[in-house]
Amino acid sequence: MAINIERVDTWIVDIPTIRPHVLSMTSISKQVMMLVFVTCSDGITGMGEGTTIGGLSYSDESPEGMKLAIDRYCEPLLRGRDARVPAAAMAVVRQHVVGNHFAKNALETALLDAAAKRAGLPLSELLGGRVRGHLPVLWTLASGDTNRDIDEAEAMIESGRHNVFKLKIGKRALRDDIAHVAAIKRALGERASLRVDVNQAWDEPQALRGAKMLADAGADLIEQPLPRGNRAGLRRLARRSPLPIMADEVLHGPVDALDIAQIGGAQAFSVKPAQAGGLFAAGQMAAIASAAHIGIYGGTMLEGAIGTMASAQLFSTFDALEWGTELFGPLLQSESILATPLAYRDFGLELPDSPGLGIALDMEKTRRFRRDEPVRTVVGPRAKEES
Ligand code: MUC
Ligand code: MG
Repeated sequence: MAINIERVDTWIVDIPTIRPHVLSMTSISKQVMMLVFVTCSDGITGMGEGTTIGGLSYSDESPEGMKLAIDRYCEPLLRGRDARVPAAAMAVVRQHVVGNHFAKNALETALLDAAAKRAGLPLSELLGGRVRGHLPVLWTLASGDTNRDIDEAEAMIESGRHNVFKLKIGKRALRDDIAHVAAIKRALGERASLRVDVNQAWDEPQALRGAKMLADAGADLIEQPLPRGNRAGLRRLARRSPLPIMADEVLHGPVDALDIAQIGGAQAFSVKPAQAGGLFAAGQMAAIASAAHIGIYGGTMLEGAIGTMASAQLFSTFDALEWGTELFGPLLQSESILATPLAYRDFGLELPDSPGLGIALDMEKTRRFRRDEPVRTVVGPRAKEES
């Protein structure tokens, strides 16, 4: 019996964060998620998520843009297609839709969630099978205040939730950023490991100086110090830095991963399904990293529970995960929209055994956070009149 894709629905959901989250390029106080629901003719619905950081501040897709891309362009391509073959459905989307990696990842996740539910298997089984049921998860200290960050880290260590921390730097002067890192390392000592994410904010001379100072301050790793366009700089820095360099924003899928591996531009990759354009593309990046002896890190776009669990299902299949994961996105949100919240314990995340993503939404709660207003596309003088 044929099983078809009957409809694709997209929702925008806004959830406040537990505190302001300060990055080099923006500060956020809410997370905006684009949720996608793929309903199949056998009654099974798969879920996916596309979430960005600060609208268009971090990446070239916004949740509103993803909704538009899926509603207007992807849904007509998918409706009526065989729901049992996600790879074939996604091949059609890729043939007609250029770029739009976050939207494609959300769709692929929903198709795979539905397929795994139909098979009665956890999604990880469709991706090759789990080699671990518990993923180490770090926490990002990014309140913008050193003492608040120290208190936050102390509470995390005490409660057994996290003992690896990533510090967001690059917004302040180099000297101030290093003082911030050094103060946190002094306070936490050997009880915690610290790394930094500069989110592209430095130029090459600053990065070289910063790398030396961060090594002295006791940090372990530097994530994406240079703008993503400066690949030659990344290569030079990866050779000269006393600390390993992790590539993040420069990696928009397997082609970038191969290039950075070939030029020796990083010692570690942050693997993000959304940035890669899907779970399979992210898996290919991990394969390239392994082949090139580059360490793997399970990255996040600060997704909520759906995106986080999709990434977790994939990362659980990775043989090597040298730098752990940062799948803490749902913990940054002030409310869970799940019927049963994710299980964070023992400095990590437990993977559920139930079919598909292994999670269920509390639909009433999700509806409460749903934003219903239409996407406005008015620009120029009329925009003024309408505001
Ligand atoms: C990034 O650049 O890695 C991950 C953690 C966090 O706070 O921001 C994200 C994005
Ligand atoms: Mg990063």
